[in-house]
Amino acid sequence: ESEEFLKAFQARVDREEKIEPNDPMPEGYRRTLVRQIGQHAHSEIVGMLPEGNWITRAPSLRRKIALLAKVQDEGGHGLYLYSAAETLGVSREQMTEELLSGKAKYSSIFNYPTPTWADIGAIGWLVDGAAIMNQIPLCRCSYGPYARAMIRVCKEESFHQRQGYEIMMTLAKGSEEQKEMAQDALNRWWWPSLMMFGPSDSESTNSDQSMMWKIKRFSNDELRQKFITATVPQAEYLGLTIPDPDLRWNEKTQAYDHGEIDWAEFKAVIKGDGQMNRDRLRARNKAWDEGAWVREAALAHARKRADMKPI
Ligand code: FAQ
Repeated sequence: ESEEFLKAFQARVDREEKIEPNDPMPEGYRRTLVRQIGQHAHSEIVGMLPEGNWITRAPSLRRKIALLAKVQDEGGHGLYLYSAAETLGVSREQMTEELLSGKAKYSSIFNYPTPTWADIGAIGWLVDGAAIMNQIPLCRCSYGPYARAMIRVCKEESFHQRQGYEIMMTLAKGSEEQKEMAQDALNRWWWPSLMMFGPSDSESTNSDQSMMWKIKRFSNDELRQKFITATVPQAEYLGLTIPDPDLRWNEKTQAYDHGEIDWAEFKAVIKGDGQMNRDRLRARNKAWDEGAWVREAALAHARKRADMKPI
C-alpha cells in the first residue's frame, strides 16, 4: 500500500466521510474491523446464554416475556453484526468456525455464571449499561455498515438496560432477602462490567490506530470512567453499595476515582480460564451440532427450488 493511498484514505476519514464496503481501504483497516465486528457478533451470540438460563424460571409471565424479547434481540444483534462483517469479505461460516473452536474472542463478561434471578437485573443494568456506553460512539464509526447497525442495536440496548434496572428496583425495594440478592449480584457483576471496556489505555494495543481511523471515538479508560460516573447515582438510588472502598468523587477531575481492577482475572478470563468459558463453548458447539439437520434441510429445500423449472 503506497504512502499516497494511506494518506488519501486518512483524509477521507478525517473529513468524516463514511467508508463503504466497495471503497478502497487499507488491509489493516479491514482486518481491524473484521476482528472487532466479529468479536462483537460472537459476544451477542454467547451473551444469550447467561440470561437464556433464566427464561424458564423468570418469576412472572411479564418478566418472562421481557426476558425472552431481550434474548431474541441479542440473537438479532449477532446476525446483524455477522452481516456487517461479511461486507468486509469474511464468511459467516469462517467466523462461526473460529468461535466454536475457541480461536475467536468474545466479551469476557459472558464467562460469569447467573446463579440467581438478581443476576438478570444486574446484567441488564450493568452489562447493557456498559454496552450502551461503548456502542453509542460506534454509531459514528467511520465504517458505514457497522455505524448504521449500531443505531438500531443501541435503541434495543436501551430497553434492555431499563428492563434490568427495573428488576433491580423491585428487588431493592422488596424484602430483606430480595435486597440481599440484589446487593450480592451487584457485588459479583461490578468489576467484570468495568473489565468489559478492555485493558487500560497503556495496555490497549489496538486503540491508537482504531482512534486514528475513527473506528473508536473514545479510549477504553475514558468510556469506563463515563460508565462509572453514570452508574454510581443509579446504585445510590437503589440503596445498594458499589463494592469498591476506594470509590470517591474527585472535585478536581469531576469524576469518580476508583480502586484497582484485577487485571490478572481479566487476562485469565480472556485466555479461556474464566468460571464459565468451557461451559459457554460447549453450549455453542452443542447448539451447532444439534442444528445440523436444520441447515441440511434448508440447503436441500434451496436446491430443490433452484432445480424447479419456471412454468
Ligand atoms: N473481553 O487493544 P484493545 C454485548 C481484547 S456488549 C474479551 O483495547 P480493542 C451486548 C481485544 O479484543 C460486549 N476480550 O482492543 C450484550 C484485544 O484482543 P485482539 C461486546 C477483550 O478492540 C449485553 C485485546 O484484548 N461489545 O455483547 C476485552 O481496541 C448483554 C486488547 O484490547 C463489543 O464487542 C473484553 N472485555 O478494544 C449482549 C463492542 N477487551 O483482538 C448480551 C465492540 C479487550 O487484539 C447481554 N468492541 N479485549 O486479540 C469494542 O469496542 C472494542 O473491541 C473493545 C476492545 C473496547 C471491547
